[in-house]
Order: sequence, then structure tokens, then C-alpha cells
Amino acid sequence: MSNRTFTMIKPDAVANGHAGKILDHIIQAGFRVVALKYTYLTTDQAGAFYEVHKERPFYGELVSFMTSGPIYAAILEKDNAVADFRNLIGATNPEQAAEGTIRNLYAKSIDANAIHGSDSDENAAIEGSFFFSKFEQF
Ligand code: 3AN
Repeated sequence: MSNRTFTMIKPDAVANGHAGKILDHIIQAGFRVVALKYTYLTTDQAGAFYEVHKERPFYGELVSFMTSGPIYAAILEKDNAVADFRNLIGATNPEQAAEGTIRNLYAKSIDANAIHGSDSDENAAIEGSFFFSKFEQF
């Protein structure tokens, strides 16, 4: 089991001024920030990042939403990081996200859902290296 996961605070949460509160929520939950970047995805980058969803009907919508404004990208560390972080952020659809989860508190809809969390150790490693070189991870 890996002790790292990858997250993005999405354009809706950044635009709404929630990024600081979300980062604090993550840190207070026991995650250590290994790498952190404030950045803006190009269409090509977002398309490549979400390549696994290419065949899904919402792919175009997802790419255009993820390029609609700046994001924060981060690698996080904690025991059981992937599963614990998925619990912390809540269900993909904020209407189904448990009380007190990040999506329950800050997300508005299934596409503008405030935050991303890797779904496996393998994807956490792939996604983290999409944004950060080993020299940017501490
Ligand atoms: P999660 O981010 O919870 O792992 P995935 O991997 O199923 O969810 O979906 C990736 C992203 O695609 C979600 N974070 C969400 O922004 C978007 N998405 C998922 N399902 C839908 C949908 N039915 N309509 C629009 N966007 C969606």
C-alpha cells in the first residue's frame, strides 16, 4: 500500500474562494503536503489527465470545466492515503456526499465538484508525476 495520493482543488472551489479552507481541512485531517502548485490547465493537459474518461459522455464537459480557471494541484501523504482521502472528500455527486465531507461542504454539482482525489495507488503515482518532478516533492 502506498502512503501518497494526488488531489486537485478544482476551478469552482478556487473561484468561490474556498481553496484556503479546503487546504486547511486536508491538513487538519492529517495529510502532509509533499508538493503543491497553483496552475492553469491547457485543454491538451486536461484532455491527457482525464484520458481514462475519454469514452464517457461527460468527457468534453469535464475538460472544458477543468480549463475554466486556475486550480491547485498537490501530492499528499498519510497512512492509507488514497482511501482516507476519498472518505474525506465524499461521493462524486455532492448530493450523495456524506455530511462534513469536502464535497458536501463546498461542491455544487457532479461536474463542478470542488476537488479531485486519486482512486488507486497506481493512479496516484501517475497523476502526481503528471504535475510534479521528483525535485518538487519534499
Ligand atoms: P471521482 O472524481 O469521484 O473519482 P470519476 O473518476 O468517476 O469521479 O469522474 C471524474 C470526474 O468526472 C469527476 N470528478 C467529475 O468532475 C466528473 N464527472 C463524473 N461523473 C460525471 C457526470 N455524470 N457528469 C458530469 N461530470 C462527471
